[in-house]
Amino acid sequence: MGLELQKGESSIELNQTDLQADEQDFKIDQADFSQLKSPAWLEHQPFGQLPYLVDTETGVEIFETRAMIRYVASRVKSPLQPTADGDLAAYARYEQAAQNEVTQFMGPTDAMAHEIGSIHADIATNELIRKQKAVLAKKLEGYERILSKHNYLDGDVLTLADLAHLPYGAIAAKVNGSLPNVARWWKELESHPAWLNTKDLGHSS
Ligand SMILES: N[C@@H](CCC(=O)N[C@@H](CS)C(=O)NCC(=O)O)C(=O)O
Repeated sequence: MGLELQKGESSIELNQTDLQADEQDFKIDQADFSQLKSPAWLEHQPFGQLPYLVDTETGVEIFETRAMIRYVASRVKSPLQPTADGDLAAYARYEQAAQNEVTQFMGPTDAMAHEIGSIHADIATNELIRKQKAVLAKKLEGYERILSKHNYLDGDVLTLADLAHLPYGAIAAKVNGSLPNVARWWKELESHPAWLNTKDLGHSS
């Protein structure tokens, strides 16, 4: 499969792509951050960010990490991604769970990850991190309600929606607090082979 990925040396977003990818199938180019606002780069990623993905077999070019991993999952017919032409209820639950990551989880974890990454904040004393941890704690109560009824976010089958929580969660959240079902879910996600492989490749902390 001819997938060419433009990524940075270290990219939280990209870790989400790595999770889905069989690394062997990807040609990875390490982009230089100084190129990101150049006209040539903006042709591929109009917001001047990385990563973006080119599928040289189909001609599809795509940016936005979550769209990219979903494209790859569709391309390889991954069982991690329910489809609308399969079980519609499973698909609806999957879409809902995927939105949980974007709308509930990403806000506080993204803020913490970038604070830690950009200023190497002291996690114990940093005010932004303290506030965002409190926001996250409330969000995780919602996760606990879901996960006390089901093994995973969208039911009893692991999907990409669960795995999508790993990159930000691992950096910012240390989501293994006192909520028993969140802790159980997180422990399983962290030991998923694709995540261990991603860490082995040095793409995550
Ligand atoms: N929503 C985008 C966010 C991409 C993003 O934030 N990329 C960062 C690297 S991790 C970046 O390019 N930062 C440089 C900049 O914004 O100038 C995605 O998921 O692909």
